[in-house]
Amino acid sequence: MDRTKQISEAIVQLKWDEIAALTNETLEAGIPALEIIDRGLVLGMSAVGIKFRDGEVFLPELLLSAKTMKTALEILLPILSQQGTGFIGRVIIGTVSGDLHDIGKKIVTSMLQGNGFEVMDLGVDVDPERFMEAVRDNDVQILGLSALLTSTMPMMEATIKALEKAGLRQKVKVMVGGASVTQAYADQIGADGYGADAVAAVEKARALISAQSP
Ligand code: B1M
Repeated sequence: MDRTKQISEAIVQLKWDEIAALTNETLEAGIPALEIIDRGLVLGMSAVGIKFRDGEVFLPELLLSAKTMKTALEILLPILSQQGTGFIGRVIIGTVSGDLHDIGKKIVTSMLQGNGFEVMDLGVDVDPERFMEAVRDNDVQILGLSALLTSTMPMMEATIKALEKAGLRQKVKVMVGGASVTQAYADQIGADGYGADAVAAVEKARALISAQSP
């Protein structure tokens, strides 16, 4: 079986105790970390998400699949974050209020770090006030907001409004992303950028910084 397919199957079959060895073997076979994530882990996690939506698996399985994915990411994310390019800019990132999903945000963070960005990760369930304070108190160019639930996406707009209210909207470019977020939604809430995945997020962050440079 194709090695990335084996990784994806390991997520679906919840092989949390085998995933570390499998990930190391796949790296040793010369498959790049990002390919293992995109063609292995993310595909497996999407399949679990569909099974959950369709009532074929339940919360315990969802938690175990996340644990399996996180175990593999502990090996892979340090590789992504060490690609080493010159300093480009500073980013504050977090998952919005009410939302505990952080796997995708961590991948985006590592990719940004590996591509010249210093990233301050505020974690999950971050309310608009906390984002606003972090922007106010730090020298940053980009604020990144992640949301996976349709019910928490409105907190992105609430955060942008909090920045406006505090007179800080011009200080940072706001980039949004997460499974349910789209470019149309980003435009609707007045965000400056949208990233469909971690690679797109890095490209958008670079473009936002270039647009800011005199
Ligand atoms: Co949740 N969950 N979950 N879950 N979960 C989803 C999102 C869901 C779509 C599953 C489904 O029903 N098919 C569904 C949401 C439905 C909806 O809102 N429309 C759902 C639900 C309902 C829930 C709960 C409500 C379940 C419950 O309790 N009954 C609950 C909510 C908890 C909460 O947040 N308050 C819940 C809980 C959980 C777990 C804790 C068990 C676990 C999360 C563990 C963790 O993150 N620490 C979990 C998981 C694992 C998922 C799925 C299966 C996978 C998410 C994931 O990690 N994907 C998910 C189904 C799915 O998305 N297909 C699902 C892999 C990751 C690499 O992709 O996060 O999309 P993603 O990130 C990508 C891009 O989106 C983008 O780049 C990343 C890398 O490519 N990106 C950005 C992300 N952030 C970005 C920011 C950017 C730019 C790009 O700029 C700043």
